[in-house]
Amino acid sequence: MLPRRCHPRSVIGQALLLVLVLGLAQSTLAERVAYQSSAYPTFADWKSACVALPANRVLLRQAATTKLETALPDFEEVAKALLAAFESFKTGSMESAANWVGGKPKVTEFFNTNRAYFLNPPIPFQPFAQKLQVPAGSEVIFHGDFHGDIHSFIAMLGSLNQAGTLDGFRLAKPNSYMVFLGDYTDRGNYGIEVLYTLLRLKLANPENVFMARGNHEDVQMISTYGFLAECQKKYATKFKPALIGRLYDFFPVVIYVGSGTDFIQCNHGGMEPGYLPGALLDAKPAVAYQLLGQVTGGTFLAKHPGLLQSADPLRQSFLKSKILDHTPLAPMSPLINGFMWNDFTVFASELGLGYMDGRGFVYGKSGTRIVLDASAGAKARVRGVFRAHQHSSAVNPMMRRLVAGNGLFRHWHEHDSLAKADATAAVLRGKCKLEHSAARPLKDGSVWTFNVAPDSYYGRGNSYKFDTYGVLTTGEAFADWKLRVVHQIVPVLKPLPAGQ
Ligand SMILES: [Mn+2]
Repeated sequence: MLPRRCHPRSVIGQALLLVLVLGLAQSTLAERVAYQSSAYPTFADWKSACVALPANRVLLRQAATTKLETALPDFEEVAKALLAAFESFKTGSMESAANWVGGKPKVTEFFNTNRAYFLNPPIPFQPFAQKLQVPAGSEVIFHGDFHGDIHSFIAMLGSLNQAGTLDGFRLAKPNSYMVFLGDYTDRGNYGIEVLYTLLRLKLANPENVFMARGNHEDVQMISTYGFLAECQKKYATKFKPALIGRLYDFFPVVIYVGSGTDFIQCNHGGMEPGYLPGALLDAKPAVAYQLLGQVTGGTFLAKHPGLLQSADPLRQSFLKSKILDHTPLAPMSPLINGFMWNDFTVFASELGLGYMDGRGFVYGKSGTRIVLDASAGAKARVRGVFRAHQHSSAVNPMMRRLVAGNGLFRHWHEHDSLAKADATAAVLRGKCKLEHSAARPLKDGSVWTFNVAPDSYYGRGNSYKFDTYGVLTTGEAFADWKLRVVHQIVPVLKPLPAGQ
């Protein structure tokens, strides 16, 4: 379930937010700690600690009051990695003003980890976009939502260690990268283990590993959907929630991954016509950043009337009232950020633009094309979208396709249709020609959704036990790019009976 309104202010959420504020008042975030891998457990030790944990699916059958097991019994271990990550963000590629299109944000605000937009006195909320331009022949690895599933994450890293891509936490091959597509915590019991693993990857490979900001990378969401509660159960008064809330502000809401002049928009949710990346993509540095600043959705609609015209005529005035120029104050305020939320239609015949209460805008094939075309720079082109944000615990047309497609779905398949919405995997793979093999063609203008990790309600509700990641190999021309899909059964789930 997603919040029905933009600001889900449950009683629990309010109480946890209060703790969050008090938590910061009692501690300082200013401590500067540089990363030294010898001060942290090795990947082998970390893997052993994690695989010993019971599966989320087993915990789902137990009472909510059961004490949570953790591979990180001491919060100081997490805090050490968090502070080292802050230091890495402050001294890495974000430090150089030359890497910021339109100006580097203020050191006294954006880079001041003693302050936050959610604390008093507040600093501005400053979401940003990133470009990651890699050489032709590079490998970029992608994964969708983890939602606290550490077993899938460890299985993925184990497989990459076996393949020689990783050596422990360190990327071993030149020109290899990892991009995570958001929603790391909430709804599963190992959010802190997942976040810590991400930090270790980031610290070992500061300019090759990047995390996009999903809709759950938000203090409001984690105070409502389980992650803060998980940490309070595990650490009680030792927990410093503001450290985690502040980390998210260093995650870009969108990462344009590309080679030469071709890019893929990589983000958690959907399209955000209020930000156009042309200047960022044309900028000289291979890794560059740009603050979203004022989000100009209203201006976009006026300039590109085709977007509104692609919607149901009866809904156009309503849609127009929801896409406005505004300055973001928080991820969901005054309007939701379209990169962090928003969705895409499943079938090519659906409208170019729609709206679902509590989920935001739903982009169809024609609406997406309009925004992708407007995202071009003088030379740069945005060829498609890699995203995640799927977590239905019940079988629906989207989850059917994600499971039948081995964890990666290309929207608007040519031989699929609304009439086949509830078709079986056999029909989807046969008659509907749903792509499900390891090698996937990269078609211009397409949107690909990565599945949510399986040790979860979603895996149980949709009867799958495999996790999926994608490996994109870039080439000189976009036509030479290759996308390989790796899916594997997660060991901890193997012995569970079907439907568990
Ligand atoms: Mn999501």
